[in-house]
Amino acid sequence: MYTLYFVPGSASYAVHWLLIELGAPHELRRVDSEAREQKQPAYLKLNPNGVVPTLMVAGKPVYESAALVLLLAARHPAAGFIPPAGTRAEALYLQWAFHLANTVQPAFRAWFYPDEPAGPEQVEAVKERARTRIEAAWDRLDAHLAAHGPFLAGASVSAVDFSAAMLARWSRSMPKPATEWPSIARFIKTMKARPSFPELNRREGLTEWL
Ligand SMILES: N[C@@H](CCC(=O)N[C@@H](CS)C(=O)NCC(=O)O)C(=O)O
Repeated sequence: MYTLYFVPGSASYAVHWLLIELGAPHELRRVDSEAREQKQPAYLKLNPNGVVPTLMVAGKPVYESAALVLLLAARHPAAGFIPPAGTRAEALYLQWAFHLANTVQPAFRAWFYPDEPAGPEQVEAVKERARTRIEAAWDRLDAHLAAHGPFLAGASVSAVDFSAAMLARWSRSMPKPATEWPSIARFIKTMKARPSFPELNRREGLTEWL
């Protein structure tokens, strides 16, 4: 039994989505981010970074959204969300998992928390730079999907696609959402058509980007 500490629509979204896809028994613990529960000592004992998600795996906390997505795919190989070792698909899977986590997600952190890099005076400049970085990331992902898709690792859906769809969702209110790019739009349409998608949004109480 897994326990997911989550905030609706946040970096826990891809982890929750995979738990549903895998049919993995789990319980949800909603973190009250408005009350800054993620910064309270009880939560910091689980995740010293004070962010969501945290997943209890065999009774021990594990954090980092991308790591959790890869971990769940590896723990439930029968679902086929982890490409076979030694294949080109595996190389693309790892490449995109790390690229999304190392490059794209930090740009979103700057977009949503623009005072963090350089204080409140620099918020507008930070947001503008984050927007440019995010849009450049969509340029690259769109080109990749057009050439090598329809999924990030090629022909078959893999765990990294759930992370990519989560990040695309985060861009929904930006000046140019990810779905403005044609190959990304096709990819998102496919991901949204999965029966797990409405179920995920229902369980998280989300009504946007359905
Ligand atoms: N690298 C972390 C980042 C997680 C993260 O930034 N989570 C945000 C929500 S999307 C959060 O908890 N924000 C609340 C805060 O920073 O206090 C991960 O991928 O798990």
